[in-house]
Amino acid sequence: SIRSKMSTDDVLKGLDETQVKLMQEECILVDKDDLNIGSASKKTCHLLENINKGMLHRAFSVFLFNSKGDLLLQQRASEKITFPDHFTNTCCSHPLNFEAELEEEGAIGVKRAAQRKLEHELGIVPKQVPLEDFHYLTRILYKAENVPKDGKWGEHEIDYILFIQRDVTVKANPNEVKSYRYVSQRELKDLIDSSETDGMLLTPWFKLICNNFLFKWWNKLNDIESQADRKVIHVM
Ligand code: DMA
Ligand code: MN
Repeated sequence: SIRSKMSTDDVLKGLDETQVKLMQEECILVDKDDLNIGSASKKTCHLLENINKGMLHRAFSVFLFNSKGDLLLQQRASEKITFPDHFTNTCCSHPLNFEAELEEEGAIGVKRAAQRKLEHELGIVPKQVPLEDFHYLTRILYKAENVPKDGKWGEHEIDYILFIQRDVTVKANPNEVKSYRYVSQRELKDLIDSSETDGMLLTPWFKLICNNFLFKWWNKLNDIESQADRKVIHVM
């Protein structure tokens, strides 16, 4: 209807121009078995009114560790439309609806998207994160509402978990990343504990992965392929 079209255009008013443009990216729609069933704009995919009708898209979450075994965290920029200022894992985004990133064999499309976004968000050049160094571990299906709650935005994704251990040079893009730091397991645990009282924001998917999988995988960093579980999709 005209009314819902207007309110849909309205949702981007006053938001960061660069981030608004990125809402035109074409994401990959999937069913609950991760079968590609079409595409829709990033904006369409992240509107709660569509999520509440069941719309689901493909995504990835990168966990990058240095040679010491510390994990690179980022704090999302204030300009981000969803989950601004939240602390989260190294890099998250979506494979897009073009041939190179649609390719499913060996999750190569998702790995290409990860390489693209590590450069865009953190300035990490592709040769420092070769495609063959990414370990695709498993997939997680989850739904989350945006915080601060504005009733408009959310996530509903099948999220490919990618681990990579490389020493890299970071040059953060300030429109994407407000700050970054490496943490040890102990430091991350303390940070999660204190976030409950000091008001530090953590993304829902990062919390979920920390609470269910991360430390078990992290302990196996030297034998990470043993942790791969590519047949199941964990519904959280
Ligand atoms: C979306 O991340 C992906 C996950 C796993 C939440 P994002 O909001 O950081 O995407 P983008 O960087 O493309 O805005
Ligand atoms: Mn998403």
